[in-house]
Amino acid sequence: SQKKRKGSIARRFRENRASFRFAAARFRPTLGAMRRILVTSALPYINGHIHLGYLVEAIQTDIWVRFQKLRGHDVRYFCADDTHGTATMLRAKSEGRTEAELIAAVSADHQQDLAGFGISFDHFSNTDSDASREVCHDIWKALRAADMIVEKDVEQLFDTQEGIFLADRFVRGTCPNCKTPDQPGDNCSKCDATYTPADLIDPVSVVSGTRPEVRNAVHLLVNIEKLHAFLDEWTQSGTLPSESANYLKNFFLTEPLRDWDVSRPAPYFGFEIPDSPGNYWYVWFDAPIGYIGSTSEWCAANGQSLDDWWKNDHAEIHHFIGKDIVYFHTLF
Ligand code: B3M
Ligand code: ZN
Repeated sequence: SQKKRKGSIARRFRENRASFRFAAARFRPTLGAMRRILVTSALPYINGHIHLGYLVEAIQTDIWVRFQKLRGHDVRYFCADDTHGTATMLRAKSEGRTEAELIAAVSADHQQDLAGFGISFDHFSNTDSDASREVCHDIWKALRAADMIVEKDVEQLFDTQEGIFLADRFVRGTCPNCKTPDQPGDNCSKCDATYTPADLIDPVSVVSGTRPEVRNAVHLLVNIEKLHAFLDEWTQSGTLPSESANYLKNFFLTEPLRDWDVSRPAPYFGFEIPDSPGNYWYVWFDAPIGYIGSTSEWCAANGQSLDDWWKNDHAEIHHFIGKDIVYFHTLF
């Protein structure tokens, strides 16, 4: 009977669509000028299924998008799969397929699941697209031109059996503070101490089970301290919800900001940095750029200009995200 009821609501909506539109149109004058609104949901990772937490976010976004569309505003909703990083590389390898094959298959599942919950994007792409690569190049060029990129030797644990540098979550070991065994590479679940994987006592690579060694490699970092005043001002300007603004005080109202590490040495699944062969953009550098890449693909297919959406003072951009990724989105 659930199904029957659902069907009848959908049918009634279809039959009455004209009057729904009419109702929306009647209210429009009281709402002021038509707004141009670009909306995004956080990009789901390609290395897992869509889970309930993600659906909660996507459904809320979708409701807000539908509401704004009904009000007659000029609204588009973009998303994409977040594809880069070591996890994708390792999974593709263990499944004996290319990263592109993995992305195609999982992205199809993601889109089917999201459509099954009635979430309707104007475009859904993935961060490994040509469009996204192009935007990465442009942003990188601008960062270089503004003299914001610095090079540094960075110590990371290296899995000698797999021949890869290990991200924090691929290392476990004994907490250097409270000595609890089998803790993750970035912070202790028992005493909450934060540290780097190289500080762990008896570190073990989660990938191969072997003991990794400390190696140095050149990394490229963004000198965000140069933007400190801007970040302080912008994050507290009323642009963000007050909860996010308060949360960010912990990060930005401190002196000085640490450089943001945005590269990883080969082998890494991602975009190679054009002026630094053998180095790849870190997944969190290009993930939010995927919002622009997705918009760009939609623009190309619909005769629209990307700048009218992303560089237009009269266009609004709304990111629906979880609180744990507020920091990365602020940097973006
Ligand atoms: N894939 C992680 C997350 O959902 C990440 C979001 C990217 S948004 C640009 O928490
Ligand atoms: Zn501890």
